[in-house]
Parts: sequence; C-alpha cells; structure tokens
Amino acid sequence: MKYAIIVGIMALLVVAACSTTETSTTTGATANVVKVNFQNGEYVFTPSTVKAGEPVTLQFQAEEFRGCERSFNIHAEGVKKVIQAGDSQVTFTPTKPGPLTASCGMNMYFGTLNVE
Ligand SMILES: [Cu+2]
Repeated sequence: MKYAIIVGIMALLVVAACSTTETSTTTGATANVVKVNFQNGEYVFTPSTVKAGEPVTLQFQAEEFRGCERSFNIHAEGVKKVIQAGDSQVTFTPTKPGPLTASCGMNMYFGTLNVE
C-alpha cells in the first residue's frame, strides 16, 4: 500500500516536472484528425502523414498515456500539450514539409509525424 502511494506521488512529480506551459489551442475551420496512441514506448500517429499548411488536430488516446508520456511536445512547431482525460487534443498547423519529431517533456519517448 505504501509503495503504491509512493509510486503515485513520484508519477505526479514526473508529470509536474515535464509540464511547463501549454500552448493555446488554435481552432481552425476544419482540421485533419490524427489519432495518437502510445505503443511500445513511442508516440504513434494515424495517419502518420499530414500536409503542410493545413491544420491538424491530434487526438490522444488519453488512457494510454501515463506519467511523463502525458507531457507531449513537437518542439519544431511549438506544440506543447499535457494530455489528460477530457482534455486530450491539440490543433496546430505544420508550417513546412519534413519529419516532425514528437517527444515527452524529458526527451525519453519519441515519435515521428511526417509532413508533406
Ligand atoms: Cu519523459
């Protein structure tokens, strides 16, 4: 029991350490929807390719993200999101073609979203 509490507190601390400020969500007209899962230690995007200049809404499967994984970033596009149940999507517009690297707040977990 004590162990569970300690683990719980540590998980909260890790999230707190990861989560700095959140980017405000931009709501465009219609955004392409990309589902984001967390599988085998990676952020997985479906579909994995989006178009530059078109708004993209990332919809996270919140229940799959624990601890630090919940602090999601795409630094190249200034995307920061703390994934929570009931608040699990963020919209942004990729500015240029090329692979975008997603990472958790501590640079432990990664994923790639392709922009064409
Ligand atoms: Cu991390």
